[in-house]
Amino acid sequence: MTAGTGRWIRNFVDGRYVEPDENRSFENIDPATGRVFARVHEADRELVDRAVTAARRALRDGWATTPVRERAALLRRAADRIEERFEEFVAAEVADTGKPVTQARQLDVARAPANFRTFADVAAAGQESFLTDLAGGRQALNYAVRKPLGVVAVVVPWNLPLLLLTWKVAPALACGNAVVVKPSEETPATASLLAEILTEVGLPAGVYNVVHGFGGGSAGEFLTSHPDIDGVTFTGSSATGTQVMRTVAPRARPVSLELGGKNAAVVFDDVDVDEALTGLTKSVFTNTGQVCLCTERVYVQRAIFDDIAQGLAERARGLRLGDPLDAATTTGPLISKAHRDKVAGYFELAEQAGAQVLTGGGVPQLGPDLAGGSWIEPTLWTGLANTHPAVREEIFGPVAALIPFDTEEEAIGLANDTEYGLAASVWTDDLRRGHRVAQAMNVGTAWVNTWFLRDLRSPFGGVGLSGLGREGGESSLHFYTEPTNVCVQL
Ligand code: NAD
Ligand code: 6OD
Repeated sequence: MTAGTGRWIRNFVDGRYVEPDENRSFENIDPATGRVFARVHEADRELVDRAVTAARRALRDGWATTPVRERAALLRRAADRIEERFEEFVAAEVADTGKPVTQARQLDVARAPANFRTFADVAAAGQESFLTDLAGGRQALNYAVRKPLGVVAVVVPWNLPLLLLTWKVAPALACGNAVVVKPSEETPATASLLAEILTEVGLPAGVYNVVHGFGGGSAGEFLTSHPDIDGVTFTGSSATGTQVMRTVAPRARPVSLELGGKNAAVVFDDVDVDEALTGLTKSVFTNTGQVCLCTERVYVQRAIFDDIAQGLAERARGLRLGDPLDAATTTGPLISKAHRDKVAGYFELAEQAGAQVLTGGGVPQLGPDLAGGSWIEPTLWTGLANTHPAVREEIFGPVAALIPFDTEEEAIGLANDTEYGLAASVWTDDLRRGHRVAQAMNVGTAWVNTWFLRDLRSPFGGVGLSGLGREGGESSLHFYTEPTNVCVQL
C-alpha cells in the first residue's frame, strides 16, 4: 500500500490486476465511521479501452463458442468458491456499505452463489423451434439459434453491490458473453474480489474485466460510449439510466435498465395486523431503505390506520442502529453524507408541509466511534398529500408516508398515481382480493402478503421511470443473447 490509507482496490483487465496509479485515485469511505478504508484506482479512457479490447479478444479466442455445459460447470465452481471465501466477501461488503453483517450474510453475499447456480441451470434451456404450414401441404422448419450478445457493459449501483453485480454477470457469462463491469464508485470492493474467484475457477483472461471510477467524464461514460460494446445492462437511478440510454442510442445497442422505485404497500383491514407490521417493517427499513424495492408509500384502510401507524412507529423505534459488525445491529448508515443530505432534505419538506412525524426525523447520536458516519433516523410521516414531493419522488432512505383509504378502488388509484412502476405489496387475508389488486398494480413485481421474496427464474424489472426490459430466468437469456432465425423449407 503506497497511499497510506490501508489498501488498494484495483482494476482487473485481461486476467490481471492493474498496478494502481496514485495520481488517479479516490478514497473509499466506510459510511459507518466516515473513515477511509481503501483507495480506488480510477480507470482512465485508455484502460477502459483495454478492457473492452480484451473482452472482444476473449470472445474470439473461444469463450463465445465454449459449450454451455462447460460454462455452466465453471459458474457452479465459482458459486462453490464464493461460499468457501464467504466471510471475505461479507467483510468487504460491510466495509464498503456499512450494512449490518447479518444482512450481508443472509442476503447480499448469499445471493451471489445463488445467482451463479441459477443461471448455470437456466442457460442449458433449449432453443425455440416451430413448423410453418405452407401452400400445397408443405412445411418449413423455423428455429432460432441464440448467440452471445458479445461484449456487455455492466454498470451497477452501491446499495446491494455483489447481489446486483452477480445478478447480471452470471447470466451474461452463462450465455457466452464477455463483460466489462463498472461498479459504483461508493462500493468497488467485491467486484474486484470476484475477479480472483473467477480466475481461480478457470475463466479465460479477458472474459471478466473490472474498471473503477465515476459516471459522467469517467469510467461509466467511457465504457457506455465505447464504440465496441454490444449492449449495456444498467442498474441505478432513473436519471442516470435515461442518460445511459441516450449515450447508447446513436449506435442502437440493446440496453436493459433497472431503475428507481417509489413503491406502495396497500394494507386492507382484514389483515392480521401483527403479521402485516412484520412485513411492512422489513419492506420499509431493510438496508436502511436503500433497496429499489423498499416501500416508501403505505396506504392503509381507515379502520386499522391508527393501529398500523402506531405499530409501525413502535417497530421503527425498536430497530437497532449501531456497529455493523455487531450481530444485533439491524440498521446501518446511509451510503454517504451527500445521500444523507438528500434524505434530510425530504424531512424538512415534509415538516414544512405540516406532516406529523410519528418517529424519527433527525440524525441519531451513536457515540464517538460512529460519529463520522452518515447515520439517519428511521422516519414515518402521516398527514402528507399523495401529491407531495416526499410521496412522489424516490428518497431511498428508511422513510415512509402513511395515507388512509376507504375502498379498494381508491387504494388502487392512489398506489398507481406515480411515474414509477417497480414493485408493490398487497396485504390482505382475502386471497381473491389479493390477486385482483396485485394484478391491477402498474408495476413489474407485485407481492401478496410478502416482500422481496425472489425466485430468480421469474421476470424482474419495472415500468415507467422504473426501467426498461426484464431480467431473470428466460428474460435474462433473451437479453444476453441475439437470436438468428433459420427457416428451412421441408
Ligand atoms: P446512479 O444512477 O447514481 O449510479 C449507478 C451507476 O451508474 C454507478 O456505477 C455510477 O457510477 C454509474 N453512472 C453514473 N453516471 C453515469 C453516466 N453518465 N454514464 C455511465 N454510468 C454512470 O445510482 P446509485 O445512486 O448508485 O444507486 C441508487 C439508485 O439505483 C436508486 O435510484 C435505486 O432505486 C436504483 N436501483 C434500482 C434497482 C432495480 O433493480 N431497479 C436496483 C438497485 C438500485
Ligand atoms: O433480487 C434481485 O434480483 C434484484 N435485482 C433486486 C434489486 C434490488 C434493488 O435494490
